[in-house]
Amino acid sequence: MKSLIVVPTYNEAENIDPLVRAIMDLNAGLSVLVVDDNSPDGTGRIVKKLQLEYTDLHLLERAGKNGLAAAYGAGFAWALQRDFDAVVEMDADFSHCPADLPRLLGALKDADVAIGSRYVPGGKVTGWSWDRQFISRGGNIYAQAVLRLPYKDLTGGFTAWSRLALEQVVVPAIQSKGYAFQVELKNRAHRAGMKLVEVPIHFKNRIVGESKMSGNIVWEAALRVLQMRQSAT
Ligand SMILES: Nc1nc2c(ncn2[C@@H]2O[C@H](COP(=O)(O)OP(=O)(O)O)[C@@H](O)[C@H]2O)c(=O)[nH]1
Ligand SMILES: [Mg+2]
Repeated sequence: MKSLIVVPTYNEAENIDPLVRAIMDLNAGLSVLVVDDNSPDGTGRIVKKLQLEYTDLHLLERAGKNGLAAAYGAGFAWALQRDFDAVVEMDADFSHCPADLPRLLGALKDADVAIGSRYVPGGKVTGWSWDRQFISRGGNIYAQAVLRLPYKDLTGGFTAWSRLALEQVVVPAIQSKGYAFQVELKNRAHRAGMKLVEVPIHFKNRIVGESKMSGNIVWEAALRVLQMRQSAT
């Protein structure tokens, strides 16, 4: 199985070099695509330097900061133009552990989508303030109830997609701005009859660099979930 790890970046100069090395050091035959929105801190330049060392490292450069969903949309389309069988969404900030990648991808052997899940037994979150934990937990309970979905972690961003799921659901549907697209894509895959499984992961808050999460993103996402419910019924 040929797999691509898509890592969107905006100002991740301190994280991107060690992250790429950690993924490549797994020796699991993985390719990496960094989708950089012209980060002012020179993240793209660091990737270009690393490309001299790693032939399976790719860079997609975009003109300016245009949001996570758009970056993933471009990365997924890039993967489908090539012969990848599976694609993983992954943050650049080490919140998602490179060592979990083989287990996440392994789960695609008998599923179309493998959700890296903080909220199933064996999964956990460390390093978040209580209010950030509350927003994440609450957001998941809300989305699960409104959309009547059986998954515990709908908002997370560490997910492996089979090529089939990407082609049939993900690429045609990626339209939410903000973080709602994480919920939307899982919702659509479920409604399309695909098999989704949850794989426990340990999510760690970023140590370096800044989060791009904001209050607006949370409200926009909550509203989008209500719209999704309406379009599903
Ligand atoms: N290309 C691109 N990447 C982004 C953008 N916003 C966030 N990211 C990246 O998406 C990932 C998740 O963002 P992060 O700030 O860690 O959000 P949090 O984990 O929810 O706090 C990180 O790798 C960011 O660098 C964007 O507008 N464009
Ligand atoms: Mg993060």
